[in-house]
Amino acid sequence: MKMKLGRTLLLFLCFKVFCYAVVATPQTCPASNVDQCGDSDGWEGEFFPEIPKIKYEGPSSKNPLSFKWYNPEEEIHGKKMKDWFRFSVAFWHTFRGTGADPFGAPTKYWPWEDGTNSLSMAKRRMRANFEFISKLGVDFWCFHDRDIAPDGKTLEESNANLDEVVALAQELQTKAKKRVLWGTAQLFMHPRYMHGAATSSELGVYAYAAAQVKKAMEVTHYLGGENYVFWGGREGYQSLLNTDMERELNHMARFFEAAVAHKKKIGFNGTLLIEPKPQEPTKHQYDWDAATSANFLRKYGLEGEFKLNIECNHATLSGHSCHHELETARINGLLGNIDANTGDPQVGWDTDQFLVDIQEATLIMLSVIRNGGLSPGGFNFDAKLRRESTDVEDLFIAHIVGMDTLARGLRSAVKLIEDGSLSELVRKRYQSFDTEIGAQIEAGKADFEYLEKKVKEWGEPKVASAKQELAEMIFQSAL
Ligand code: XUL
Ligand code: CO
Repeated sequence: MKMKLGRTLLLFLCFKVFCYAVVATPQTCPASNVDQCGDSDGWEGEFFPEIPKIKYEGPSSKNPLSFKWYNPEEEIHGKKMKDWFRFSVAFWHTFRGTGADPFGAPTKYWPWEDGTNSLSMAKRRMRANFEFISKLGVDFWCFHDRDIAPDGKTLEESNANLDEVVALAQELQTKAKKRVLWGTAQLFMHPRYMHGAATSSELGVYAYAAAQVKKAMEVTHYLGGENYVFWGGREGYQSLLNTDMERELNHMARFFEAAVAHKKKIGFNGTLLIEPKPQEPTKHQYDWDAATSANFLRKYGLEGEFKLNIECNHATLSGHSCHHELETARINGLLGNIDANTGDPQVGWDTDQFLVDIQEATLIMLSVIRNGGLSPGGFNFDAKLRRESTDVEDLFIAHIVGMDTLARGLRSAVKLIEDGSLSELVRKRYQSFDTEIGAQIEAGKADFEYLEKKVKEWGEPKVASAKQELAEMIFQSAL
């Protein structure tokens, strides 16, 4: 088992590093050299001419390009379905994923791609993005700065590229009535970030990361983004022998404080979200899981300024279920957003698959309902097609099945909550505390001497069954 884990770790480390190198395609055609490369933003007609607007057709429909369970306008448990979810498409997977893996070349040749990472290609992709989300019927999208615009030779050039694409995105999203769920800065792909960004041992890199986040936050604000995400893929270490962990964590806290100050300075009211992940690409990532991140926020007095973006595949990598991570975030008042995806039980890395497990979706939705929804957060599909899925329609089918699975989860969770047997089982389990002495304990008013006296009075306590199998039976009956 140990050996297998070690091998898997090695495999997924090289896998993810490669993966991101692919997501941010190397510049085969410099942004400043569009004419010579001969490409242009021009694109005749629709990007997805074969795909109609996706509609709800109900569970008996056999049409793969329809929703069977997700009915956006349907009211359920006090809210429209679309408002429970606030679904979002992740630009990086859908428009920058090529299907390459550490052992193989790209497999996806979308018709609108011209093989370049030019500025005009970036604009064309942005047009494809808005046609895609409009046909899919999703209201939001998410991006990294470097997914949507090519990196330049200098910060100024990168910022100018970003401004040009963002201006177009703003025009297109206004027309399409779409919104940004969250934006973020890509602080893990460029070689300058090899030791980390906010936790790099190099001061110049810390400063560069600050400048990049400043700009990414400003464009997110300009686009009306409702949240801003920090995922610290390289904020961690490969070896403690050469790492001053205390100093790095202090630097990360200073970085977050500066981000909060800049947010306030520019009048950005979106929620700042930390996205935990235990490792990959680093061996140890500082935002290991929800509890570690909550502790970090408390230690540095940042708990009022941040919430968490829980990604299900990251949860399982940290040895927890997604439900555990969601509940940990929720009971700490930190549940802000979900990166909706799943891993594979037989594979040990971040496979970023679309969720298709109804039980899992039901558990997720139980947490979301208990949280009263996620707004201003939502469900971002941080998920990608399998390498072998190469048809344009697969992009739609993958999102449809992800949306339908979560919609089934919502329906089952509502059934469970409205039926009430499960919450009654839980209530009964703790009913010994619904007493005068229980209230004293819960209010911190029962000291050890007092309790010792009670034990002498009562003798051996009666201990009831946990009823786990009954709980599982009730849960199953709602699916
Ligand atoms: C990486 C991951 C990222 C973040 C944004 O595992 O999930 O895509 O969501 O940087
Ligand atoms: Co994510």
